[in-house]
Amino acid sequence: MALNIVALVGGVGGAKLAHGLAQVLPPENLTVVVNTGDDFWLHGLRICPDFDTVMYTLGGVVDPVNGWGVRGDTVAMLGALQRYGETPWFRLGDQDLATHLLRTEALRSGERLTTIMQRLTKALGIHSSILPMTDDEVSTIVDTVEFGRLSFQDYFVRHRWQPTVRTLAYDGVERATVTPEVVHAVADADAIMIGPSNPWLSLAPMLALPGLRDALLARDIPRIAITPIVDGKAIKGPAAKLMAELGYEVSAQSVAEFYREYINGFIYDQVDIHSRRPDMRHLLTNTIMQTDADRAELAQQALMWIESELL
Ligand code: FO1
Repeated sequence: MALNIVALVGGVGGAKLAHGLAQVLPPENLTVVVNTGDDFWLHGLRICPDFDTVMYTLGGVVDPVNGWGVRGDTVAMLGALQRYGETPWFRLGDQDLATHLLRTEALRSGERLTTIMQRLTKALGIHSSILPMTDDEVSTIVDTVEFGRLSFQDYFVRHRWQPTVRTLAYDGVERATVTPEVVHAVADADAIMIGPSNPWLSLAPMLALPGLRDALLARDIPRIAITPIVDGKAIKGPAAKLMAELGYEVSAQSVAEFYREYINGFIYDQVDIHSRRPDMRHLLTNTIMQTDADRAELAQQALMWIESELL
């Protein structure tokens, strides 16, 4: 009997782990809960980058170079915006636009984000469950030295995560409600896996959501995290730069410490054999997911470790 796994993820790195799990688990045994702190409104459309990244990855249509957006997508709409004198800074592909149009239309008609995205994921042939952490709007705000408070995508895409971060806030999270689907999945889980996503930008908004935090802490089951830091460097994106700016030592150990309250096991990359926390159960394995086979292998290693040592 396969374990019921709930994976908590952000964008590209988390999507790769979710894809690995989807390759080795029956679909009914996998629920992926996705950060929505990156979501925002643009041109009147609701954009959910992390959710869409996971959905496109599991649906086999993600752009393999960027890790987000649709493979082979064109940007004719952006060209048309430029004709009107606009300077588009967020690359919305023409096929990707279909997702934003349908999502926004359904949100405006009063439907919940969860059920809208269940419909779209099913249409892409995905049988595992992908759930936004909440149906409410939560916005990650990045307070920077150079520009003050920036909305997340302003910081990440427009400013290419170059400004120096002072603090982070997750606007609306204290008032937001975790969905019944997420609560049910966590209650039904045999183990929780935190993906190799950015702890402060992708996971912290999820752990700040009171209903999700409580649901996780209520379960006495294996709860593990996979490092996004290997050999003192981020696998992708601003994790290492951000850690240094927030005053943390840039190491996998620091990440394990950050998650301490939520986890009872941590997966380090094999290169970090000499920098492990001695006081936490851990696994050393390859965490760099370059191919589909790497993703499946990491997922399999994590599941085998949970079954043999943590359950
Ligand atoms: N990331 C970029 O760096 N530049 C973009 O223009 C961009 C567009 C984009 C469009 C749709 C989508 O779903 C994601 C997109 N991303 C883009 C990625 C995304 O904004 C970030 O990777 C995440 O929010 C961080 O997890």
